[in-house]
Amino acid sequence: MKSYEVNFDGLVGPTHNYGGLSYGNVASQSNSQQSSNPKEAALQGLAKMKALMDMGFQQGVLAPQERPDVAALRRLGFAGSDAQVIQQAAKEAMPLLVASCSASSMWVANAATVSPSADTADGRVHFTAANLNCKYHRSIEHPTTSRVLGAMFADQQHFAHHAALPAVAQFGDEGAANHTRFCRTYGEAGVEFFVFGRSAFDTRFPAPQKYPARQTLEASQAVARLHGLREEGVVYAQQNPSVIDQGVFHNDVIAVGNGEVLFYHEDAFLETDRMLAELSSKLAKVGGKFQSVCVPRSAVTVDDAVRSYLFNSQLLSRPDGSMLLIVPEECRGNERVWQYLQGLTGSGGVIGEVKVFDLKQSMQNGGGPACLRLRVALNETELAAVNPGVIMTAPLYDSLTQWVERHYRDRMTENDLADPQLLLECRAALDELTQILKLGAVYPFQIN
Ligand code: SUG
Repeated sequence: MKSYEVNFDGLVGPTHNYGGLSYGNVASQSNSQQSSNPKEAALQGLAKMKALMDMGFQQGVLAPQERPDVAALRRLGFAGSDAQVIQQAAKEAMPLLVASCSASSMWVANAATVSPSADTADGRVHFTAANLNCKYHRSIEHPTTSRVLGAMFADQQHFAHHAALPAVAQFGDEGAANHTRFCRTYGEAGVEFFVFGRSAFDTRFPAPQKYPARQTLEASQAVARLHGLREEGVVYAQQNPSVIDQGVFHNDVIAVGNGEVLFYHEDAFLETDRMLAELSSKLAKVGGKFQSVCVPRSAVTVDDAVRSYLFNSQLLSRPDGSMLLIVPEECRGNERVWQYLQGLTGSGGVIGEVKVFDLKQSMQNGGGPACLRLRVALNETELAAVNPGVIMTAPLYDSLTQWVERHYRDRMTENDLADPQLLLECRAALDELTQILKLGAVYPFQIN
């Protein structure tokens, strides 16, 4: 049976703004308070989805969330009508209003961890929504994420959904941004690679000194258990704490893998040799031949990687077996990175081509091509069971583009977030979106 990797990209929401909310994420911190352009952000994301679809890849779309999250503000004690809640928060606690307005759900690599059916004990595709509890503005995403994923992958014969892990720091879980799957073909059993930043309970693992390690070993292990993964099909590795301290807040800022290939920076991991050997031997047991492409620090520094997002790229398999790397425009702007990429594609190795995309609006908040997509490996039967409303087609692209043009503002600053009209605009837009994507009622304003 045929099998595919389907990339579901997060559609940027109408409140996209630069709130400076993510300590440890260099771009988020350094662009704090700049004015954003939600319309441009959404159109940049849609252009990437369309381009990948046109290249023959399977592409889907994941809906944004209701913002401002008035219910979250009510839980923090703001009361009255929706407009009063927003106005009171703006007056007394602007940082909380900004957090409740974040469009951060666009970075769907953090929406969930997904294990394909070939890896799981019950033969279903498993999803665990990420609790994202390292940052308040992201910790409020998972209830709606779960409803949206449930509406996209509703068929219980093929899809199993798990609620987010307990929302405490010991189980900090950032989803697929720290998870990679290696396999020979997408439909065959593979090896799931979980990268963690620290251990919550075992003091033998070193922790970063400056910035938070968002993913714990214990969270990754819990996800592997929930998904029913075989021990032989799992490898754990620790991220190098010193790169977290240099701004590598997720593993997908320093490594990307696909098929049998891992593309990574020399400084990405601790115990790299042990990890590579384990990946290689476990993949061999399921018939695969592991290959790694290491980028030396002499060619590209960690700082170059953080600024250019070289590794926050999409590594895609083409029918002829070669791979294509989708990188952000910032890679072309960094001389060392661009030179490295020229050498890489000219070397006759597995990565044969690089394509560049302008995702500046998202990049300025620390979200590159890989952050914007959730990968779901599906066989033909499973793909047919996905809600067809969320699979990208040329007509859907046109409808979504027109929808963005109709509903989105082209400029947003902190002051705009205090405007109660913004909530009404967002709700009107999202109500229409759920009809376009055939999701049913998934947002709090549609349910309560
Ligand atoms: O969680 N930025 C996101 C970026 C997530 C990128 N995802 C991956 N690497 N997979 C984060 O730090 C910034 C929001 C702001 O500052 O307005 C933010 O949430």
